[in-house]
This record gives sequence, structure tokens and C-alpha cells, in this order.
Amino acid sequence: MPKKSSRAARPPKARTSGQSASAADNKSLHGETGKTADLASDTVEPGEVLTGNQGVAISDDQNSLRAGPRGPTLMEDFHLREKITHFDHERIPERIVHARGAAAHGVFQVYEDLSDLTMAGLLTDPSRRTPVFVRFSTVAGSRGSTDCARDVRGFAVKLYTDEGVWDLVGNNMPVFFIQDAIKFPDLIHAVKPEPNNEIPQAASAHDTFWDFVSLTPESAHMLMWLMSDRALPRSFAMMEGFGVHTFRLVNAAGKSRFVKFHWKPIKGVKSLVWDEAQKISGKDSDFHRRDLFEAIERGDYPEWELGLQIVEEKDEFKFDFDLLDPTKIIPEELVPVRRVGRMTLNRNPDNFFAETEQVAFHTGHIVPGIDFTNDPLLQGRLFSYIDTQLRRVGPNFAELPINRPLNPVHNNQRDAMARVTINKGRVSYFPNRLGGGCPMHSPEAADAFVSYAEKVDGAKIRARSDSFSDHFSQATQFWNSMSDWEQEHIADAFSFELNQVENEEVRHHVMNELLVNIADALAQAVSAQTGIRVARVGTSKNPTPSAPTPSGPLRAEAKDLSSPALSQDKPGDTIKGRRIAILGGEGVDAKQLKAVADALLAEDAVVELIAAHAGTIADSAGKAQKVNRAAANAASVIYDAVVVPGGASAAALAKSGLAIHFVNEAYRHGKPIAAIGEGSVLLEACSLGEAGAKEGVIIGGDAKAIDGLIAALLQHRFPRRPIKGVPA
Ligand code: HDE
Repeated sequence: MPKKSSRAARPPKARTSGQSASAADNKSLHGETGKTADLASDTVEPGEVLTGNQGVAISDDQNSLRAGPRGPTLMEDFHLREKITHFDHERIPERIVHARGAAAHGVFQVYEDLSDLTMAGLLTDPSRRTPVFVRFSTVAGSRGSTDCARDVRGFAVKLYTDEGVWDLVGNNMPVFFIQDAIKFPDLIHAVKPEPNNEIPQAASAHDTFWDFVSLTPESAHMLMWLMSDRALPRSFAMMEGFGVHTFRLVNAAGKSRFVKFHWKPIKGVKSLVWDEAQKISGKDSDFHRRDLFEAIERGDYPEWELGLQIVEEKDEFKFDFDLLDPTKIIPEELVPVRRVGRMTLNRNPDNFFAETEQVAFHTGHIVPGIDFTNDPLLQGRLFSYIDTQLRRVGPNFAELPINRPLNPVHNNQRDAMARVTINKGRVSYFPNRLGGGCPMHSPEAADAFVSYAEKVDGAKIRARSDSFSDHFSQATQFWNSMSDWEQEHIADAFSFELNQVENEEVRHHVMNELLVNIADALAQAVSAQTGIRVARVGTSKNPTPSAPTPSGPLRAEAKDLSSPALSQDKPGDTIKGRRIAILGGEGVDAKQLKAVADALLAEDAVVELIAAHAGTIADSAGKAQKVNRAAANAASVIYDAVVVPGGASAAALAKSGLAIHFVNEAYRHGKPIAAIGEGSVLLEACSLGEAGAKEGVIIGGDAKAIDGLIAALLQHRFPRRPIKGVPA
């Protein structure tokens, strides 16, 4: 019989409406392992004896019931029908956006008591370890699409706090395409595959997307992020997360402050390059989810610090952008990000569907001490998420193990499809006498949510504030903040996308209504690669009549805006989790192989030996070495660096087309390449760019090459290498 692994872990009384669970019961559920214990009560081991869903043991699960061995199948075969019909119903609708994702469990802990800012328990009690479940995703692609699409990444965090569930449903970019939720269906229809032929999958590089954004100047800033390397993260663990909107923190005295939430990755912000990302999509479309899963399995736990940017209410209007406008950042140089706590992801889900697929985030899942602002995008999201969960997961989505809070739920909501809770008693209404007036609302209770009493007064109009009308200054600021190679990648990305667009008018308008208003250098660089003429048709001051959204004035000072914090051109301080390929073969130098592998493993990097075939090879000392991947199954794009040790294998590699392509491609993608001793013969057989311009290519004896390799890995990539003419 299937066994529940720990039925007792969940106190049944805690779920009974009208009765509070005892304090002791509750306590056992809270804390770091609280959610794990809670989930355990619904987690099932494989079991020994096969049964049907009614618990009846099944004698034969492989032959349907027939009238004779060659006869028709009988209606009576209840087991066949149960098995097949359950299978027929296995899918739920995939998310309309963010369909493809991967998730992990973990814990959040605040560094110090922040009760001056908020009454949220998880931010005031440094001893509290709040369980979390985090789902990362792409936006545009279907559930089976590639991880490495050029796209925004979702960064949705569910925190099971002692006061209820808080969902911080963010992205890896701090701004959004639109300022008003009413435009969201249009944006998504435009970016999704075109409806007549469902092409292209998981890509913005097509006519309808660029048509829409060319008529939506408020998207300019977000487009800069989307065309930057931020849209190509190396790993989920190497990207920032942002709450995007301005929220509120409210303390126990009722004082409110504005806040922007940030997640700062301990591993730093690192990206792939576009050619590499496209190739990974073919070689390993699970690249990011595999990286997350394997890192957690080997104990390399992804970590972020929670950052807060706090703005006092009195300073609401002191910026030259509107705090409620989700197309704007608050530059870190204006309001520093205070790092207040740490989130660690330390456990993989047991079941992708039950956890990662059924998890239901909602911006309206909020706890006392945190509140909303009037950002019109946030306001619209507050409608959308509950609706999508009701449709996608069902009316009792909040009861599912992954979604339910750790504290007891008591209310008079009843029934609906697939209800799990068995509510006792005759009373399911309020007010009541028959149930002793329970469950009663308690405005005075310390942990009751009370909305911040913001004063609101206005005419009922469909209009946006003028303070939302500067669409270009921060796009220019983003451009100005990038290093030379980051700017080059942005211009290349715009060019790639616009070269995929067939409609000349759309191409022309993107150039002459968006790019020219962001930066001349960008417009010129894209023009050179796309053949689109720069001929400003509408300045941001003078939009074309077809543009439904009036653009705002281009501020003269915009050309001087810069926020250096936005650049990722910074060396890292760890190579933990980086994947390094060692190209070997029969007779590979045993000493060098060991030295380089040991040094990299000591830094918690991942090392793989690649040789002609899987299984083992013999090193120069005759010892069998396990091969992690056969050369024909390996691709340089899934590694961060390549090492070629000496020994008899080196000469053979220098004659191998696969090995030469591997090194050339790694070079092209800016990756560190190290050759130890005779390993240099392979590098000589490759076309590693112009002589003297071999940044990040290290040749030497083992100690020198290994030190150089680790230093180069800290640099991550060498994007300034000349790569023209490198055949890969
Ligand atoms: Fe979402 N978004 N969104 N979004 N969003 C959804 O909810 C929506 C927006 C984000 O891993 C949907 O469960 C509207 C901004 C993430 O399960 C849906 C608007 C940001 C996820 C929805 C936005 C996000 C979603 C689809 C414009 C960053 C995935 C399936 C007002 C701050 C969560 C679902 C997960 C998912 C609506 C804009 C982040 C349809 C209407 C801005 C990370 O409800």
C-alpha cells in the first residue's frame, strides 16, 4: 500500500474551522522546516503493492480485460478506465505567461530587527527562519520551450510567514513594458507566437511584438533591459530579482514608507552571450532548470540578499520621475539599497507538478506590515492573479499543499470543486450565535491585516498622470550606464530582432520613434547593422498621430544620467558552480589532470572530463578515468571554460575537428581557455583571433595555467576579444 510518509506531521485540528489550533501545534509547523513537515503529510513513497485509486490491490496492470485473448475489451474493466481517464486529465492549463519555470524550497532570515520600518514578523525577528518557495520562469514561451530564450525572467517568491503567506511576485528586471494593466493582454498577444501560424516560440524577434512596442513609447526603458545581457542570465543564481512596483512598509505605529524590493545574488550578476544562448537552446533546452536542480543536489545553494530602497512619504515627489510609474527605477546612487536579510534555496521539489506547476502566486497575498501603492500596473495585477489561479488551478487552489499557509485557515468559504477541508458544524455564515460568533474578525488582533489608510480623492477618469510621461530619460540612463561591450551587445540585440522583422514600416518606426530618442550612438549602430535609415519621424515631443500614447518631453539632462550600479562589467569573487570542460583522451597527463581538477573542485566549481567516448579512458599512469561526456554529446556552450591538459591525448585532439570547434566556439563566446604543457598544440590548431589579442587564453605549466584559469573565471567572460574570422 502507498504510505504517507508522515501523517502525524500536520495537526488535523489546525484545519478545523472555528477552532484555533493550539499554540504548540502551530509552533511545530513554523520555522525553517515547517513547510517541509507540512508538505510531508501529503508526500507519498512509491509503495510496494500496486492499487487502484480506491485502494484495491490490482492483479494485472498490463493486460486489459478482454473477451478472449483476441476479443474486444470489456466496459467492465474498471481499472483500465480509471487508469486511462486519469491520464487523459493529467494536464492543467499552463500559465498564460511564465508557463516555463523551475522552482526550489528554501529559507529567508532577516539580519536585524526592522520594526522601525515594518511590523512584518519575518522582517522584525532575526531568529525567525521563514520557509520560502521560489519559482523562476521565462515569460513568453510555452511550458516546453527553451530556458535560454531572450526574455524577462520571473522571480516569484512565496514566503510562508507566521502571519500568513506573502508572495513577492517579481522579475529579474526592475521595470516593465507598460504603465497600465489594461495594456497587458495587448502586450502579451503581441509577444506570444503569432496567432495565424503559432510562430515563433519563446521569442520577441517578430513583427507583432515590434509593431506593438513601436507604438508604445513607454516600453523604451524595458526594451533596453530586454535587449541587454540581463535577458540572458547564466544561471538563476546569477540574476537579480526586483519587486518592480513601489510598495509600502508600515510599522506598528501605522507609519508608512515607500519601498522597492531587491534580491541581490551572492554569486553576482552574470550572463550568457546571444550566440551561445541560441545554441544552448538546441543542445540543452533545460539549461537553467538543470543548473538549479544540480546545484542544490550538490549543496551549492543559490543565495540572495534582500535589499530595500526606502523613501519617506514626505519625499514622494522629490524625484524627476513618479514613484508609481513601473517603467522607472530609483537609481541606487540616489537611494542606496540596504541589505537586510538572506534567502537560501536548499531543497529541490519532490514533484514538479504538485509543487512547481500548481504553485499559485498572487500579488494580493500580503501580510501585515506590507501594503500596496496606487501603481496602476500593481493595481491591475491584484485583479489578475487571483482570477488566473481560480481558472488554472481551481477554486480551492489555496488548499493545495504547496499553496496553503502554515497557520490555520478559518472562514466561511465553503465547497467548490475538489474541496479538501472537512469543515465541521452547521454554521458557515457570519454573524452567528450558533457558532459562538466564530470565526470572528478581530481588528484589534496584533496580526490582523489592516489596509494602510491612504487618503484617496479624485474624479473618475481614464487618464494617466503627466508625471508618467517621460518615457526616454531612463532608457538613455540605462544606455549611458553600460560599458562599451554591454552597449555593443544591446545594439547587436536590437539589430538581430529588427532583422527578423519583415515589415519595413515597423522597422522604420522602431528606429525613428524609439531608438533615436534613446541615444544617437545606439540608433547609428543599429542602423549600420539593419540598413534602417535614421530619419527621425517623430521626436518624443511630437509623436506621430498613429501613436495612441503621447510621449513626454525628452529631458535635456537625460544625456548626462547614469547609474553605474546597472552595469554587470564587474569581476566576481567566486567561481562556485561554474562548469569547466577538460578535454582529454587516452594517455592524458595524469598529474596535470589531477592538479587542475583538484584546484577547481577546491573552489566548488564543477569539472567534467570530455573524451572520445563515454565510460573510461586510461591516463598516462594507466589509471582509468571516468569520462563525464562523450565528445560528440558535449558542446562548449554548456561550459564556462575549457582546459586542455598535456599528455598523449593532446596531439590527437589537435587533429580532431570536434575538439578544434569546441575551443574555437569557447573562444568566440569569450570564455577562459587554458592549455597545460603539450595541451597548447590544440590551441595552435585553432583560430584564436589575432596574435597578441588573446585575453583569457592561458598557456603554461600546471600551476601557472591553473592560477590563470581561476583568475580568468572570476572575470567570467572576455567580451572584448576580436572574434571576426573565428570559425564557430
Ligand atoms: Fe504577471 N502574471 N502580470 N507580472 N507574473 C502572471 O499569473 C499580470 C507583471 C509575474 O511563477 C499570471 O499565475 C498582469 C509584472 C511572474 O507562477 C497572470 C500584469 C511582473 C509570474 C499575470 C503582469 C510580473 C507572473 C499568469 C500587468 C513583475 C509567474 C499565470 C499588470 C513584477 C509566477 C499566473 C509563477 C504570472 C498577470 C505584469 C511577474 C496572468 C495583468 C510587472 C513572476 O495572472
